[in-house]
Amino acid sequence: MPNAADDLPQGAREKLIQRKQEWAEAGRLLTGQAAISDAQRLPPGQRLVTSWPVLDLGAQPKIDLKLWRLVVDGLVESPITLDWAGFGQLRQSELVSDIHCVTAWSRYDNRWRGVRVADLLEVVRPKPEAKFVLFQSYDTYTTNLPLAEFAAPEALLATHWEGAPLTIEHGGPVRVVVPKLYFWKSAKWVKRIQFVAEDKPGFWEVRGYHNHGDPWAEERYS
Ligand SMILES: Nc1nc2c(c(=O)[nH]1)N[C@H]1C(S)=C(S)[C@@H](COP(=O)(O)O)O[C@H]1N2
Ligand SMILES: [Mo]
Repeated sequence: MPNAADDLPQGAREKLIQRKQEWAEAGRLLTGQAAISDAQRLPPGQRLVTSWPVLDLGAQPKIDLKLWRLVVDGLVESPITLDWAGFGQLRQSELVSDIHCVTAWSRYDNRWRGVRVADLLEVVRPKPEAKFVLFQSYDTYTTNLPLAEFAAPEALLATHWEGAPLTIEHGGPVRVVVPKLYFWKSAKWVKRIQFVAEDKPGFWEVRGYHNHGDPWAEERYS
């Protein structure tokens, strides 16, 4: 498959990335407020939106379902490469959750359908040494999470949003959704999920964004 990141003029892509990197350096949007408690639904510094903004590196890979594969490997008992039919055979669930993007918008009550991470973990069975999870996407994006956050009951690999297949711009055919962290941790167009012992910062994590990204602790920047 051609590298979709090549679709965007190099200058435009660099500009986009540079602007977000400058935000991190300037500490833009930080309120310095603590969330009153985890029960507070809107994290500090966030504003509610009803639209669903699109954020990515400017390249949206179109993946033919016949060629789509998801590799789940690394420190697991049963590594697996799923094709579209194989993914569809895993238990499918519906979950409703809120989105919190580091660019300060939040969107409540998103109804997702897909495979719960808990169900995927039962299939691949991470080894005790697995402590972190690294994600690679079809647009070359990468991000990283502690396994404990990925294994959270509200996390899923989503194929549907509000009853319809996820559009390409929002990461279809399959994206990660980890609602308790800022949305940059939720890889769109996910291609590989790798379980590892040592953490490895991803695309935004090496460009000034927080390694963990808890919205209620305002972990925006590193
Ligand atoms: N593959 C990939 N996943 C990605 C991104 C990206 O550029 N590429 N951007 C991240 C960021 S910064 C955000 S805020 C969300 C945006 O998802 P949305 O466009 O569906 O709102 O996707 C995240 N996942
Ligand atoms: Mo983002």
